[in-house]
Amino acid sequence: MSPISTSRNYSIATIPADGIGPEVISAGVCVLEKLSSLSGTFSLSFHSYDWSSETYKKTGAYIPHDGLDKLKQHDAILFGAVGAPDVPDHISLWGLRLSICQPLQQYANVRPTKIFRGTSSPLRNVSPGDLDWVIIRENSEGEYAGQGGRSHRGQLWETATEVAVFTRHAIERIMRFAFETAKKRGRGKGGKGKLTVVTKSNAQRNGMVLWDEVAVEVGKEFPGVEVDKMLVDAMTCRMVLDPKSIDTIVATNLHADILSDLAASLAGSIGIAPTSNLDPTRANPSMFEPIHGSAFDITGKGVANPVATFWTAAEMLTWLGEEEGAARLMEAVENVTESGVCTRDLGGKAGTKEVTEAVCSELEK
Ligand code: GGG
Repeated sequence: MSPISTSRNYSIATIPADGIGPEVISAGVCVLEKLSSLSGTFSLSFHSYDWSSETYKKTGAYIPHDGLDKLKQHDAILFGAVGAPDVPDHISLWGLRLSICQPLQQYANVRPTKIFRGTSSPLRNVSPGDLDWVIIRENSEGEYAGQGGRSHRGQLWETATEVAVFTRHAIERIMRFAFETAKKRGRGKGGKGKLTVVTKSNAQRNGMVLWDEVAVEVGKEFPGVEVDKMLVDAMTCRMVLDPKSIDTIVATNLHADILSDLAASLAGSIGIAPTSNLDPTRANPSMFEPIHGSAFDITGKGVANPVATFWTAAEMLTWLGEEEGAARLMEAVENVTESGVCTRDLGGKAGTKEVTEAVCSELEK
């Protein structure tokens, strides 16, 4: 009789794509393979899709016609970065990242930020525990709805509109997700969670006012969670001047994208920050990626920081239910940053390969 397997198996689609994407995804796969070989309780199999700006230049499309169906066969997607110097950014972003997130209903984009052991914030008098946030980005509509158009090209009255679309349905579901996240983190008074709702509802008097109204309505389902609202401009000041006062933030697609780059930089580097593009209904696979882009200035030099992809990999494991593996990976990463093995964006001298090998060695201990 063959032994009963107790191992959980996950099929992971990887899309390394452009610039430093292939370098950091290869590092991420390397540590995940090491972790799963040591685990005994779960295993991962990887299938790589070569969808990139190179594919687009050769075929006219980033994703083949059956691409989304292929992705749906996997448990999760690990994505690198998109953007190439010879393809307009709006073509590459819409051609790949948004062509996956939007149809796969990955409406909750989750961006945690913290200061790793051994690293520091550019802010004065900020210690690691003072900056530990999660930014929830609405990932399906808003300023990224794709509505608008251009007319009178080349004429003096050439006109372009970019319409931000806000629906009650999408605001409600992201607000509920944000309240749940804040509640789970339990960092407010009485351990009940703390949420900052960010808008620009003084200037944008329709969609942003609906955001504020829905926040109040959904908030009633979460008694005890502390809520405050901020205008996005004032929020940037608060992040710099009073980081300790913040825990969970919810904001629109564009506002949260900008705030999360600031957050990552205040925590030390954009090279450490992860993103989860979640379909909370779990009807579709969710997609995990480092926040950073393709970084063509450092592509192929072996100096890209793989830490954002390692943290991303840990977020993916948590989503898959492998919390223990995720915690083990994060512990290994922080032991490595604490030991001073860091890339130059974090003040070190190590390359991608050295950091990756150091994390693999830590996992073996
Ligand atoms: N790994 C993240 C990535 O490749 N981002 C490319 C980008 O331009 N993102 C902008 C956005 O998502 O708003």
